Amino acid sequence: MDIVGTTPAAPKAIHLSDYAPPAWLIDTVELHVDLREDVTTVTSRLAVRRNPVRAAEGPAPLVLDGEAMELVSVTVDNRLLHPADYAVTAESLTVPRLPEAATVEIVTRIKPQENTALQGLYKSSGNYCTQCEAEGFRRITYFLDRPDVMARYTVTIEAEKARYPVLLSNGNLVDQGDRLDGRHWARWNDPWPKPSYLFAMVAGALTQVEDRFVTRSGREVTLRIFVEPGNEGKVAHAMDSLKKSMKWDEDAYGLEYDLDIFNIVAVSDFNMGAMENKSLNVFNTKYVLANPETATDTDFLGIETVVAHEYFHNWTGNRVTCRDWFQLSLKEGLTVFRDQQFSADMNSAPVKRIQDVTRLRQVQFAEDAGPTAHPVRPESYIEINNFYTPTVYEKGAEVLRMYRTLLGPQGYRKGIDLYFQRHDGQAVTTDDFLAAMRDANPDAAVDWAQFQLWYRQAGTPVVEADGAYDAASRSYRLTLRQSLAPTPGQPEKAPLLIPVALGLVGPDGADLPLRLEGEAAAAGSTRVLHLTEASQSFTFVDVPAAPVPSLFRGFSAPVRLRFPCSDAELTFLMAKDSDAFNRWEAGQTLATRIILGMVAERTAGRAMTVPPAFVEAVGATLARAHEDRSFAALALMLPSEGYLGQSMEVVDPDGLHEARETIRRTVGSSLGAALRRLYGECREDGPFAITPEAMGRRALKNACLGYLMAAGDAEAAALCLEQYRGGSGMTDVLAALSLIADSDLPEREACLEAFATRWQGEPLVMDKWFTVQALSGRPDTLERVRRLTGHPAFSIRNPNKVYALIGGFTANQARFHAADGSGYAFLAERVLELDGLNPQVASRMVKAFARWRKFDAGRQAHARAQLERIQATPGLSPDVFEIVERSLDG
Ligand code: B3K
Ligand code: ZN
Repeated sequence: MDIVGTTPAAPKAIHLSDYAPPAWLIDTVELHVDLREDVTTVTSRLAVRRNPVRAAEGPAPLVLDGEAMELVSVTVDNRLLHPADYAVTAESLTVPRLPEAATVEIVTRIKPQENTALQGLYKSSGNYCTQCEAEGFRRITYFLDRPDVMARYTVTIEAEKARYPVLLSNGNLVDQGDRLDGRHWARWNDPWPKPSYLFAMVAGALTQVEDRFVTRSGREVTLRIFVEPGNEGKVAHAMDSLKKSMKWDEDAYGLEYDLDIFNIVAVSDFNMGAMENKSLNVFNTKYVLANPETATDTDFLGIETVVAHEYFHNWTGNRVTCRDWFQLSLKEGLTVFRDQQFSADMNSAPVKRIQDVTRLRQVQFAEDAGPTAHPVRPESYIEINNFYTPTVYEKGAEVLRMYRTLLGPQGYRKGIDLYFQRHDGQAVTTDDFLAAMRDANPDAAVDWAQFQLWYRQAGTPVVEADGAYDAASRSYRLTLRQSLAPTPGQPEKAPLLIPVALGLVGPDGADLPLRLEGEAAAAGSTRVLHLTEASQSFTFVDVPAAPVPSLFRGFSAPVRLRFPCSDAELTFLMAKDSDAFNRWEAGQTLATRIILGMVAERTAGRAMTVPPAFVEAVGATLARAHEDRSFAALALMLPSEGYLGQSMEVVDPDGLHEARETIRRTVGSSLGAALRRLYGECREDGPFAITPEAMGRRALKNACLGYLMAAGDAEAAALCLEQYRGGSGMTDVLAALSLIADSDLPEREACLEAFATRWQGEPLVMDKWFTVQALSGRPDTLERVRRLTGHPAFSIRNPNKVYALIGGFTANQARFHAADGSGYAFLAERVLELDGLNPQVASRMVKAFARWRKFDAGRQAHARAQLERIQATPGLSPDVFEIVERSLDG
């Protein structure tokens, strides 16, 4: 059989400025999918009509997208077309000369069993499933595969009953039946019009766990989670998270579920975390399966968040969708913000905020500072799948948070309500969203044109702050200056509207009332200033004593703050700031300052010293730890090597690693007694549970263990081994194993081996085993990672394995950026190997090179050589091509 379109055409860029509405619309789709082991036949009946908004242009041909398929036949209004009546290329099917409206029937053949890219219809562990976002539907049948074409789908799936007893698609099951030859069929109808990227179908031997949710208006919704047999016992947390999400969306946003069924299917081969297909979410097993033996607290929290995220998409993404893919953040930024709010409500809001900001800084700030920097609303792309980025998702969520900070919770909610009132059932833009926020809040003092720049300008703004207290006039003058460095394609930037939530902390640690010059009275003790100019001063009056400013409380804007305060002021804020985020932030700023100072000492050939005041500050954190253990665990965490590197002119991975390890060792030995005491308290206090309190206890205990192990004493090693061997739950076992994998303990190999033997039947646990080894700071890590690519539990075809081992290794700054370039060569080999199989995964991996210019000349030369080697490889996917091009150009 001839599969059309296996060789990709030369990659070309798509521009937002070229957007035009579709010439044709599709009202209904009737799909018949006949699944057979050798080939799958898809028959698609489309009711098409000319788009009235383009009527003035006269008749246009119907041009459908399609890739990697064999076209069997095309019928128009029941008349079979001769091949001369249409044109097929590697990417399209063109039918000229159609009437105003027609029924077009297309038959295609595909081979899901050979689909390693995991886009379109493919097989995972013997079951059929789909992934259509962004452009996978065109690998199933010819279609107007763009989000602004919304149709009603009726889908009939036919397959062998014994092998594929479960047949699912979107919407409601309307009919089903058996055939005489051992095959059976099921017909699904989705009453809600949707874009093709939300289509899904599944066929397989799966077992289900069922529950129900009654919506606030009384709709009874059947909830089902489908997993491979044997995994039924691991879905309770996901189910619980789903019910909580459904309730929360009603309470917090007034949004109710709109069908009688909500299905989740977990598959083990999946490029991302999960997918929000209408009423048939397809999930990576990583975000469904969990029990305390196999999953860590982080996994449990991840499941809660991702289940919520996909559920929330039902309104923010599905009911109101994107006009085009440049608008991706319309649904992703908003939905991430919603899942962040949800998780904050379910757990601890400050802890969640710290975690979210840590991630934003680690990955999004890095993206913003490199060659792949792009605005929240990009202007052009070669491969849209490359734009499911931290900028579109996480920075996009920060933009949503800023709307709420500027408008207040009620103003924000009014905007959301108007957005749904105006746009339910439509495919819209981020400008439409902004307009709804604006129009719902006519009295808000917000310059919306300026706010819109957050969508258009790439890069992380830097805000420099300076404060001066004048005792005579009892006033405090704060000067803020903003700047935004050029990013690829954007040499000039305009000042942004930056919401600055701040407080002034008095000498006793209490917040001072905030009254700006010219105001009649103080307005609270935390308030939001609008920084709109390149430089702006704010004078506070009635300030009784010199305050310490607490700026960007709750991280009110995604900026880098430079504020020349003293170490003593930072220590003061660590202890006293009423804003939990800024208490944490002060500690991070202090640690960053000290680590960078130590790296400078090392570069100058001097011995690195840890200032005693820092150790004291950590001691104070330990002393307060019982007040909020989750928070204390985060306060004890040093900034990551990757994040620290962002503050260096030329990143020195070895220096950073050594400085950070030196601090860990020094804290571990100087505060050994306190750390051991706290470790003991946390261990003994309370039974095993998946509650914020118990998770906080484990996090704090493991943070203490980390410092104790860094100090390298025998007692710590004994504790660690004991925790590894006797740990109740994967959180503790894995925390101990990571420390062991990072150490020189003689028991190291035996522990790693025992773990693999114990968990060989659990792929998700084996992923962790790969990651702890890939993250080890030991000098032989690369060698080990290379060896592990040949381990029977590893497969380059399984995205989770690639992310765990290869992705884990690229996150190991000291080892991946080895001065001899060995880490880069290894990654390039893996990228080339992956690209032929799964371009999306290959492209995600190749992004690890993007920051190569931040390193010294030697490392740059090695990285460039590997990027050029990839670039010179014939037949590169557009996915990898685009990232490599940008990395070399930028
Ligand atoms: N919308 C999907 C992501 C699809 C990625 C396509 N390459 C998951 C999510 O954001 O919820
Ligand atoms: Zn999403």
